[in-house]
Amino acid sequence: MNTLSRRGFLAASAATLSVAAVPSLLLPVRPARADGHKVITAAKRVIEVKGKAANVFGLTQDDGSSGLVMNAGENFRVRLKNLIGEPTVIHWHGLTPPWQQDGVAGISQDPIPDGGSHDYDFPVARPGTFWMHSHFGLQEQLMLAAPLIVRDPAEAGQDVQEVVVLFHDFTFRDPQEILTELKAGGHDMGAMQAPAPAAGGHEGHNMSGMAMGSGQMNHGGMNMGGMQMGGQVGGMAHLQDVQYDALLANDRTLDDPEVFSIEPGGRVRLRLINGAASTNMWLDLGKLQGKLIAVDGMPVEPIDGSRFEFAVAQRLDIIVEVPKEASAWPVFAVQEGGRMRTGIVLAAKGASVGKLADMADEDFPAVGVELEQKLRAAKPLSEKAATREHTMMLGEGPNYVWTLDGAMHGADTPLAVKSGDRFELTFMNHTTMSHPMHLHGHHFQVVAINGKRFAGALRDSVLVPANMGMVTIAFDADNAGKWALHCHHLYHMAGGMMTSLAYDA
Ligand SMILES: [Cu+2]
Repeated sequence: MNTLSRRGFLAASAATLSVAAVPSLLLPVRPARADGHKVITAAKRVIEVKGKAANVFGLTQDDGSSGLVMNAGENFRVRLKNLIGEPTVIHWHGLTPPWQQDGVAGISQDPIPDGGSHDYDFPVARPGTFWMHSHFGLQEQLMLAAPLIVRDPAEAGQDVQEVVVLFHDFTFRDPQEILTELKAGGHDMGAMQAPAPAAGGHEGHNMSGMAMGSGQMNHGGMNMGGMQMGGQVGGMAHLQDVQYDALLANDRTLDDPEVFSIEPGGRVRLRLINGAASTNMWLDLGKLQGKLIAVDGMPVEPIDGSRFEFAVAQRLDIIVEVPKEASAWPVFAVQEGGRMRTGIVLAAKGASVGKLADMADEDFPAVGVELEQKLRAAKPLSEKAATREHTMMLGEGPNYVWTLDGAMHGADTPLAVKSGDRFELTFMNHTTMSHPMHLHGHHFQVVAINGKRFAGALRDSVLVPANMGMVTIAFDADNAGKWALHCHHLYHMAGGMMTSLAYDA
C-alpha cells in the first residue's frame, strides 16, 4: 500500500505533490495552436485518494484541462507528447480514424518513446461522447485516460449545461503485481458482500447451484462473495476479480466530490464515461430522473430512468431537467456486485452539499443486458442481409488465460473481412465472467441478444453476459485497415482476450 513504491514513480517529488488541484472537465473549445496541432501531454501527476497521495498518469492540454473538446466537422489535429517516463500509445476510443492513427500498440502504432511525440490529423464527422486512453501495457489502470468530447455544432445554441464525468476504478497497488497475482491463481479477493439478486426477477441465490464445472475452477481461491446469480442464462457469474481501493469521478471520491454549479429548473447534459480498468458500474441518478439519449456517443431513442447499466468503456449521455428547488443533487456510479461508489454533485448556488457516503445502502446487482435489450438506435444501420457471419467463442483457461476463438492475442490471425461486407459477429461467452467487447474503427449495431433479434443501439463497446450469454453485432466494413477487437477489461485483454480484423479497401 506504499504509494511511492509503485513502478515508475520513485522520483515523485515534493514539488509535484503540491499541485493536486483537479481542473474542471467543463472544457471550453479552444482555438487551434499556431502550428495547427493542439498539444496533449501524457504525464505523471499526483492526486489525493482517501487522504493519501497517489501517483498516476494524465492526459492534459497546456492549460491543465483534461482531454479534448472539439466540434464535429473539424479535424482531430493533435500532437501527443509523451512525458510519462516510459513508452506509451494513446487510443481515441470511439473515433473512426484511418487505421494507422488508431493508437494501438502491436496493431496500428509503435509506442512513442519517453520524451517523444506523435502527430495525428484526421477528420471527425460524428459528434459524441468519446474518450482517450493508453493502449499499451497496463497504463490504463494508472489513469492514462481522459474525455474526448465531440460537440454537435447544430446544438451550439441550446440552453443546456454540459457536465463531463470520467469514472475510474482506483488501486494503490501496482497493476503488474495485480496481473501477476491473477495469473498465479490467487484471485484478488473482491467485494465480500453477498450481492442482491439482479433487479427484474432472478431466481435469487441458490446455493446448490454454486458447484462449478471443472473447466471453471481455474480461478484458485475462488471468491464466493463475488459470485452471484446473474446473467440472462441463470448461471453463476463471477464479478470483479480485482479489489479496488476506491472509485473515482473526475479523479475524486465522495469525500470531496466535484460540485457543478447548476441553475435550478435548468437542463443538464451529463456526458458520462466509464473509464474503469475492470469495473462494470451502475449509473445512479439518486433522486433525479434522467433521459438517456445516447450510448457510446451514438443517439438512441430516449429512455427515462434513474439507474442505468454502465459497463467498462461505455458512455452514457443523459439529459436531466433539474428541479426548481434550490438544492444539491448527487449523481453516483456504483460498482456491480457491491456497494462501493463515487459521484459528482449538481448543486444550485448556495445549496449545501451534505456528507455523502462512499458506500451505497445496498449491494447493486450484476450489470447485464437489461438496458441493452431496451435500447433502440435513433439511426439504425440500413436494412441489409449479412454478407459474412461469424460466431466468436469467448473462452478461459488456467492461469488467467482469456481467449477469443481459442487463441490468445488472436494468435496473429486477423478475422477475415472484405470491404463492403455487412458483418454479423456473434459473441458467445463460455466463461464465468461478463466481457465488455470493443471493436475499433467502426460503430456496430447490437442486433440480437441470446438469439432474439431487435434493432438495438449503435455503439462501440457491448457487454456480453457470463455463462453462455450471446450478443450479435452488425457493422459495415467501410473503414479498411487493421483493427483491434478485444475485451475492454484490462486484465482480460492482458490475459489474451484480444484479436484483430483486417481488410483492404
Ligand atoms: Cu473480459
